[in-house]
Amino acid sequence: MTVETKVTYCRICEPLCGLVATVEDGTVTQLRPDADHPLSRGQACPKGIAFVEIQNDPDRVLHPLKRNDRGEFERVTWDSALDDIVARLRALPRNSIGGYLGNPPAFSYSHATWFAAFLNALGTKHSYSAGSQDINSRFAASALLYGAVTQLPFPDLPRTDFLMILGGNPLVSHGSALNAPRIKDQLSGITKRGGRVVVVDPRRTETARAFEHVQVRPDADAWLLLSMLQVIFAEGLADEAAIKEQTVGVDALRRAAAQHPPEETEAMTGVPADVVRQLARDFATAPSATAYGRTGSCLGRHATLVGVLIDVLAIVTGNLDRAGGTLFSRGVIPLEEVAEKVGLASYAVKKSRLGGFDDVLGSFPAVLMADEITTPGDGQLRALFVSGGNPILSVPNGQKLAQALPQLDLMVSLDLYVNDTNRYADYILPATTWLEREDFPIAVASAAPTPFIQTTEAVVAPRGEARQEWAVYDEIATRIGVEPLGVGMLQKLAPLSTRMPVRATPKLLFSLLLRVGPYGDRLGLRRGGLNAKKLRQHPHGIVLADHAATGQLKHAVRHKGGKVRLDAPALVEELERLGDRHSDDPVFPLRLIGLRELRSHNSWMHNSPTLMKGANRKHQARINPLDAEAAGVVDGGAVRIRSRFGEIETLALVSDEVGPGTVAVPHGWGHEGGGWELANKSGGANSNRLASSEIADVERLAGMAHLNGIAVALEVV
Ligand SMILES: Nc1nc2c(c(=O)[nH]1)N[C@H]1C(S)=C(S)[C@@H](COP(=O)(O)OP(=O)(O)OC[C@H]3O[C@@H](n4cnc5c(=O)[nH]c(N)nc54)[C@H](O)[C@@H]3O)O[C@H]1N2
Ligand SMILES: Nc1nc2c(c(=O)[nH]1)N[C@H]1C(S)=C(S)[C@@H](COP(=O)(O)OP(=O)(O)OC[C@H]3O[C@@H](n4cnc5c(=O)[nH]c(N)nc54)[C@H](O)[C@@H]3O)O[C@H]1N2
Ligand code: SF4
Ligand SMILES: [Mo]
Repeated sequence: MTVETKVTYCRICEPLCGLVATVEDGTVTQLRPDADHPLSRGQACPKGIAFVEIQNDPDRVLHPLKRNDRGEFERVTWDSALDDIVARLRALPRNSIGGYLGNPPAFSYSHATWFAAFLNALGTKHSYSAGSQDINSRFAASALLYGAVTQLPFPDLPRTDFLMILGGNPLVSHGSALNAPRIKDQLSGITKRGGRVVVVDPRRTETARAFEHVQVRPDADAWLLLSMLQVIFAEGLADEAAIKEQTVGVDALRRAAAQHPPEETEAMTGVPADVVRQLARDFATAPSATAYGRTGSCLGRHATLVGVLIDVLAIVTGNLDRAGGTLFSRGVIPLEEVAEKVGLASYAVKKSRLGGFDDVLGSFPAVLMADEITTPGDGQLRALFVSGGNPILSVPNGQKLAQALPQLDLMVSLDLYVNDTNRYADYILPATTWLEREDFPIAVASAAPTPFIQTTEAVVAPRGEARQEWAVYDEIATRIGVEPLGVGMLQKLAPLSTRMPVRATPKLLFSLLLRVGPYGDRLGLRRGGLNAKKLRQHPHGIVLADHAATGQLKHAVRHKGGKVRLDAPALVEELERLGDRHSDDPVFPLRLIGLRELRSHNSWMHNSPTLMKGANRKHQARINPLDAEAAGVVDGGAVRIRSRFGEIETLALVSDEVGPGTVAVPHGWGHEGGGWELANKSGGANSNRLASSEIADVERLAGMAHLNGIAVALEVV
């Protein structure tokens, strides 16, 4: 037997913790934290360690599968699957072919790039992703403020004196839109330095418990932030010099904020006016301060506006682009420039066929997919690729999507499993795991308080007949006559004098981009700069600087004139729309929010025996004791949760960690009919059955699904 150890990094979530794999005769038998990783320094979470069970899962799809007339999956060869897929695609207009990209592909440089390039080359509008349930509002906010849709401003954790978190639970999620290994230590570091961490959240989360908690009502952040701004402007706490130097259009904000003093918003937010006043003063007068929002700030009715206001707090207090404040992201690979050059850095350039939504990075709200399939007309969605995603569980109203999917002419999924969504597919093509492919961090690595780069080779060969997604898209594209990322594209990205290859590969493309990027060796012109060889010599990665760069505004802001824009028309309209918030519905008096768990990852790690161990490993709804009593629901008992759109049954966990009126339920549960045996037995319910897929309920500026703050009622079962 040969036993080897191989250094790699985890690609489940955003810290990208360093891992060491033990490989016995070509099989990964153990994953452990990499003590020599300069930033994660021997730390990893239970999911990363347990990934070995996913890697070797007997339920994994290892061969192409085709659904037969009886609705069962049969093994077929790659050749027959691809021949049939290509033939069926050729028979369809290109604008009727589409794709949904899930969350895991964001951690694969090759998958994400080739998928986007494939759809782009087809010229179809049908690009959907997990982004409309996650982060597109952040991108839209950046487009409006900075004219730079891929910009991901992030908190300078190692230097800040005051961090305000809105709708993030980094002690469980490990940080998102932020690449910060050992985030718990980073947050404790702030308080140890004498600074403060304030968590604004409807639930007393793990992070809120460890630091200061401000309990807000679900979906009320816009009013809370406007009230903080009102105090800052009214009390002369704004940094007028910074505002003048960095921005245009502040008056629109002043006017809007003036209408929302804390006393007026108290009833809406549930946060006492004096608490808001003090918070605003403390934020504005701290030596440095930064506000950071994550999914809890992105899934409400005014997601994009909230994203804007979070940055605005830092901007008007003089904390943008300076140490300890909010910093501009900057990739080792200049992703924003790349996206601009290949025409993917768009916001509000195209409109969706249904609903008239603006595109965000070329994609449209995933909640539209069901209607796009069933609504006839030019550009009707007829063929769908679902790539590393499970939208029936992750998108509002999965039952509607489940009814629409069988009406497609062709559905193809690239995945590790038969999941709740691709069980409706014509073909499931086996994809490699991250242990089976080389990689290069692109998506989140740019939002890094400590700039860092690590690349990895594949740890083991693909199991079974699994193939890398990019190669599958490349082959399909070539055979139907479109070029996803051709040599022409390469030339655009990095004009070269040397020999040009015949075909672009991810490795070639990204090693080139690395070399021409801000840390690159400029194809040999800059000594000591990065290139692929240097990265191979540093398998645990390289810290590129002690701190993220400040003074980036001129480079980061793409608006003409180079200043942050605070009065984009779309924003001003949205501020005006705030007034007509619909009144509460007495039939559904409570508000549903989401919840992430340490040992779940969205919908797809419920098949790991280690992660599912323990008597408490059940799907539960957290309910305040007052609401439980009113509904006659008891702790541990069954509860039915109803909304205007659907109902679910699950178990009640009665706890005052949620305030009265708030119910918290994790998404990604309620598996049925997929190929993952343990997940199917784990029970629970799909909380997104309670969410609306009506166009009127989709957030206007970024097409965000409304997943936090859904009006619900409780019943005892
Ligand atoms: N109510 C509510 N809903 C939410 C959220 C919420 O907070 N509340 N969060 C939203 C967010 S932030 C997200 S990101 C989405 C996630 O939404 P999705 O991405 O649609 O769902 P996942 O559960 O992540 O499913 C990922 C799929 O990818 C597969 N997979 C894993 N690794 C690989 C790989 O390397 N290659 C391929 N081809 N497949 C792979 C898994 O087997 C699984 O089937 O859910 C969203 N939905
Ligand atoms: N263990 C684990 N880690 C994960 C994931 C996972 O599923 N499990 N998923 C990964 C993914 S895809 C993502 S995108 C990230 C997400 O990373 P985070 O956003 O940090 O994760 P969440 O736990 O969803 O945190 C959202 C918080 O927002 C709060 N919230 C809900 N509604 C509101 C509101 O209206 N206002 C405010 N202020 N707060 C609100 C919720 O109570 C919750 O605490 O996590 C990643 N990491
Ligand atoms: S926190 Fe866990 S899942 Fe996320 S990268 Fe680190 S080890 Fe992987
Ligand atoms: Mo996400």
